[in-house]
Amino acid sequence: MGSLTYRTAGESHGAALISLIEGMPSGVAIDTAFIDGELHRRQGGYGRGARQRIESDRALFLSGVRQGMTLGSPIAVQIANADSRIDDAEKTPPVFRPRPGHADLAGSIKWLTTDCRGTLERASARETAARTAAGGVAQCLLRAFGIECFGFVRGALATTSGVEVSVARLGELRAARAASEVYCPDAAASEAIVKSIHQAKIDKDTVGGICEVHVFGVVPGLGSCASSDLRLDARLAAAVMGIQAFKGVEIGLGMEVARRTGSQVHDPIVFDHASRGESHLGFTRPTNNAGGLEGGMTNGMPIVVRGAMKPISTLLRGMPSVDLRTREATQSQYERSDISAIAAASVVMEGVVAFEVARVMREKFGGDSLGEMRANYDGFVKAARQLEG
Ligand code: EPS
Repeated sequence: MGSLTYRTAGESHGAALISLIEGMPSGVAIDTAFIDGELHRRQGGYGRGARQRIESDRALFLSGVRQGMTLGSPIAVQIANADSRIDDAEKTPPVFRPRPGHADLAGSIKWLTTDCRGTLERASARETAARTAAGGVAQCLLRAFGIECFGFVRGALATTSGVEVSVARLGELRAARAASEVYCPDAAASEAIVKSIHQAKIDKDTVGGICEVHVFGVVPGLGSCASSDLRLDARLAAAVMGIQAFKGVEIGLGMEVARRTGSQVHDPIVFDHASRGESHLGFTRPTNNAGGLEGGMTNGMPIVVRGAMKPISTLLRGMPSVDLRTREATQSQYERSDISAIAAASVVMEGVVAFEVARVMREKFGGDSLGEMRANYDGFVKAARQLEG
């Protein structure tokens, strides 16, 4: 059993995107309708550009799955690009005027070229479709252990929703999210965000926002305080920061911890005999400021992660830039793009967070098949319950 990993390949206007997922146990039911549903959600949201009318993303499993069940072998997933034109020089012209905020300038210098096209093709957020597919596969594993993930848009610009998220309200929240054009399960906040994006469109500008992901049903003890690279909070931060355009990550209270004293931050520990059969084993907290993570390990409370996405860096009005051929001042080049992809980003973030949680589940419970992994999980939970003596 190797560790659970994935890697993606593919350019925005290449033939296809690929996800190669290794380390999944055999015997996991792959819910292709769910994964395609996540791909469809990722394509949506108010503020998306014309590209999404061309694409209809679907996950084609090329390997690792037989009759809907994982085999334990590498899983290759392909998502075709309908707008495939990377080898047509006229249809994918060079980009000499880098967009501030995009990978254009740094990438063109890195690869020693004045044409940013090669950089932007891979840096493009089109790649997040492949990550959404990997996250969907991870969620198929998590659901076998009763673990549910919920990602949504918390806010954008001046709007921050006060919506409270709990496992008891998950059905209702998912319905409210589905009813929102920006995947914000708070009708008033959703409307305000849509208005901001609409205004940005008029102003030839762009909008980012805050995404939030909650993970319910995790047992305590996933991740490890033994080494910094094993801490789950560090891995979640890296995964979220690895999403195109993300500039900030918070766990639980996040930056706010610096503005409060210890007694106002730390979540009191309570043992509730009545709920000792639940995934938290009876160790509950009246608050969850830690976002479910202490010492880089799950503590049984829901994991709560927030990420800040900057506004899309392709602006119709352009931004001050430089022509890489002449070094003369100019406006940045316009490429077809989105006004806002914040709704899509919440789907991607749910996927990458799910993948990191699946990865620590695999590390702790191992096994080559789901049955073996479950036996290890059950054994751990039984031993943890017996600790009380
Ligand atoms: C993107 C530019 C646009 C977006 C793209 C991300 O692509 P295009 O130039 O083909 O219109 O649509 O996002 C997607 C294609 C997607 O599926 O999310 C960029 O420069 O990052």
